[in-house]
Amino acid sequence: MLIRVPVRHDPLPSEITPRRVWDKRRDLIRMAAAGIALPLASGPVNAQTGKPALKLAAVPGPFASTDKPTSYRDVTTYNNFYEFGLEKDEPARRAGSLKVRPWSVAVEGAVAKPTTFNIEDLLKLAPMQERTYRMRCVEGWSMVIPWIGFSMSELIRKVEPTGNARFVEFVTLADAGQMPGLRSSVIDWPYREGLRMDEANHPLTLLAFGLYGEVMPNQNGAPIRLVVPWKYGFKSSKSIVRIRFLEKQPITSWNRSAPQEYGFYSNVNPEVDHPRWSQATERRIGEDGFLTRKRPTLMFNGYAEQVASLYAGMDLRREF
Ligand SMILES: Nc1nc2c(c(=O)[nH]1)N[C@H]1C(S)=C(S)[C@@H](COP(=O)(O)O)O[C@H]1N2
Ligand SMILES: [Mo]
Repeated sequence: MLIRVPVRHDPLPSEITPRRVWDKRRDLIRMAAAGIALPLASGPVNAQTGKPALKLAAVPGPFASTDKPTSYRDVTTYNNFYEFGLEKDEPARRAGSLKVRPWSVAVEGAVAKPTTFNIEDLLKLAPMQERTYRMRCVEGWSMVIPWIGFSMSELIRKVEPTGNARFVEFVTLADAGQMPGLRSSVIDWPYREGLRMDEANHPLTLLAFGLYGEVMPNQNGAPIRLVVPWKYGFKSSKSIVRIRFLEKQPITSWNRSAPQEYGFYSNVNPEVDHPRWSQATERRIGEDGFLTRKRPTLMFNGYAEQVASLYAGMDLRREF
């Protein structure tokens, strides 16, 4: 059963939501999913600001991880978003300068219906679902995050790709006025990533607009980002402004800056080491005590059952 819940996204977030607010919100989401009418004025309140929390209602979606979600605090303060600095705490401290309204996403290239979507229209394109996914960074740490969004395939359908569309490129905003990290030249800005068409169309591939029941915090890639849970985190582009359908495999930012270290596919693969470190294990953020054992990294980050068939017949050591 899938019930559409109205999406609210007026103000913008960047505060920490205490656990009990989150728990209360989950109850509300469950009530909404059960068809119980919610009085508008009595939604959860952010304990720090006293203002209504920035809800993004969703119904439970498929593929939910059974692992315990990483705390909201860790999810929103330990980030990679190089446009706001190279340190993990910098995006949370500096991404307040990101202007997420107005925002539009140009979808173009090998499609019958190239469209520039206003973010408000994208939010209404398909019912919002909560999808709790594992995320594994190439650096050797992982998190479990309750994202909110819908499958990328919903957007792909709308623009009607032509027979020439074999790859999809995702381009992030690059505005030095809002993004102090652009002064660094680690990346040839804008940040670019790409997927093969069948990967982009896979139901696991999520366009995400929020997490933990809230509108996406800026540091996590507001107002719209990709989440591809079987690939290393860097494939999941944040703050997307352009999506391009292509015949040829695009050059991605990390592939360009270090081709011997970051391939196009970048599937999580414990059997293929990074040239400078092993990928066999990972540190789950929040579990890091002195005696805490690392977790073994799973093939395709644990999503092999869903995605292994996409790579049948490929040599994943060569096509890493
Ligand atoms: N635009 C942009 N997207 C990005 C990055 C970035 O630096 N810029 N970092 C990537 C990396 S390396 C990771 S691990 C994830 C981190 O997402 P999170 O901070 O929401 O956990 O975002 C990815 N998307
Ligand atoms: Mo990453």
